[in-house]
Amino acid sequence: MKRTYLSLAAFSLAGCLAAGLAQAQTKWDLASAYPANNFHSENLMQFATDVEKATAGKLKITVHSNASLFKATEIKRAVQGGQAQAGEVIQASLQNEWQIYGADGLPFLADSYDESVKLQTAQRPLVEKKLADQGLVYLYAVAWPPQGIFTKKPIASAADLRGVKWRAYSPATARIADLVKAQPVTVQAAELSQALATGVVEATMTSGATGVDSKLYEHLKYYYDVQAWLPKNMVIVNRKAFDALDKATQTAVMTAAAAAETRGLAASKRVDTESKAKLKANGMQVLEPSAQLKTDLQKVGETMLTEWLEKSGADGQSLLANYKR
Ligand code: PCA
Repeated sequence: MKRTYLSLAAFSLAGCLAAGLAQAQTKWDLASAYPANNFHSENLMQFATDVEKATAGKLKITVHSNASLFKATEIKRAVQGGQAQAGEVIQASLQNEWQIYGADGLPFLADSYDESVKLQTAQRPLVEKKLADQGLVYLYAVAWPPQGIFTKKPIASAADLRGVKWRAYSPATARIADLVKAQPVTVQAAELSQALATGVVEATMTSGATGVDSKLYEHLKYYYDVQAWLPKNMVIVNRKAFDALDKATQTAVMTAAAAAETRGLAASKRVDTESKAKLKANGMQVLEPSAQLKTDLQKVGETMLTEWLEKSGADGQSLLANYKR
């Protein structure tokens, strides 16, 4: 008899706790576009775990990687509209919406990790403000490893890219194709393997990380380690969803975000080295670009910076001045 009472009491206590927890728990979906084992995605998972721990389960973020919830090109709008509370977006893909988003996607403006961090310092306040105007909160950003060129056939200069079916993931990567007279075709990372298998794509400019993720060595034989720019993925939250959190939870999110930015940068550097080794181990030739190819691409970069400055106006001027300071 006594035993029954005890277990009944324990049962109802557990029930109350569960009900209390269910009431207090907020759940967010976070949409991302890259595979689960990509370093950005792993970093997002760690971020979600950190937030859950720091808030004792009050905020649970579920990461939906590999474009499983929304396609790469739909994520920003989905977060703005609240269909997903949070998301990860590559800034450079948004250049046509606002030129400043594309600053880290321009060839040779910031082409090392150190310069990328410097550019981020200048770019971040502008991006933060723009996102706030768009009903979004900026959490953190992490750079992809430096971008190089994957090709089927060896290339010695930009002329060798003429007519080549060139996969682009952003307005800038499509513009490079125009300038070297390649044929641009926009394909996001989640569909890249498929596009290569069906022959829609013969070359692309991306990181060794994506080279490994998408097993580019199965279709392409050469990687020219140009180190042309380091595009950033940013993690954003719907403003209303963020404002609905209590102060302590908001602080926990921001603290975890700052940690994710630092951890992500270190991971990116590590992955840069590791992925080039993996490409080699899978039979890919990882090469330095020739002097001619470098010169040709530098010219492309200069043209694109001029175009960007024309389009980005006063914001672009001030970003550049702050970056060069
Ligand atoms: N990988 C992504 C963007 C930049 C990168 O290194 C991609 O190729 O889509």
